[in-house]
Amino acid sequence: MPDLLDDLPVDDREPLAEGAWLLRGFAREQAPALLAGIDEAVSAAPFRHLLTPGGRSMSVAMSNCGARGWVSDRRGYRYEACDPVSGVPWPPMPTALRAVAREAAQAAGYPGFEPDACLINQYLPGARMALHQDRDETDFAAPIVSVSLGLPAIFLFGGLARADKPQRRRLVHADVVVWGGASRLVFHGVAPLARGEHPLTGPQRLNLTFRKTR
Ligand code: MD3
Ligand code: FE
Repeated sequence: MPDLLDDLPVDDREPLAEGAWLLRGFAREQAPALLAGIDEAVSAAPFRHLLTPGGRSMSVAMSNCGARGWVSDRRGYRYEACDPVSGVPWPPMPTALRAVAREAAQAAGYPGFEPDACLINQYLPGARMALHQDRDETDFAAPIVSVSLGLPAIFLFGGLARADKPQRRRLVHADVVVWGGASRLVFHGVAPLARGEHPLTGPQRLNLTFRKTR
């Protein structure tokens, strides 16, 4: 039986860690449709700066689409069916977004991925994300798929302990990373965004993370 990974040219997939693959340029053709889907979602659920449980405003602005959305406030981190700003359900996950997540998961060896949440991160120059684990989901068997759009960023990923020295990778427009298996709970973050101008997104980076939350 052919390996699912054989569907991509070998140069376009880099192993990052056990179970984690960087699919270079995987979303290039779909990028305009993904950006249209993001516009549609954020017109209903605008980007906002969430508060950490400690009361600090995050530098990354966030929104969500799909059946559930990730939120943070004084009470902690969790997934919610409704946008706390509007009180109504998060906008549906656009078909193009769900499709690219499923295709990337399949290409990395995780067929049948069914994301129920898509966190939309907006980075303007200076925005960063401190090292953290994604552990607010109940099902760590499913991978997380991340799609980078617009300006490049330095992505940091360490190991299963916070103290593990992180590796640095530059992620550019249309790169997709799939984190599963032994890498599902690695510590990761993003260095402060450098200013720039991208033809499709202007002065910003957008990142989509697709999760199966339960
Ligand atoms: C490794 N976002 O939203 S995507 C996040 O670029 C988040 O906005 C970053 O970390 C961003 O939680 C990084 C890459 C990523 C996403 C999820 C992961 C790496 C991951 C989950 C487990 C391990
Ligand atoms: Fe994360």
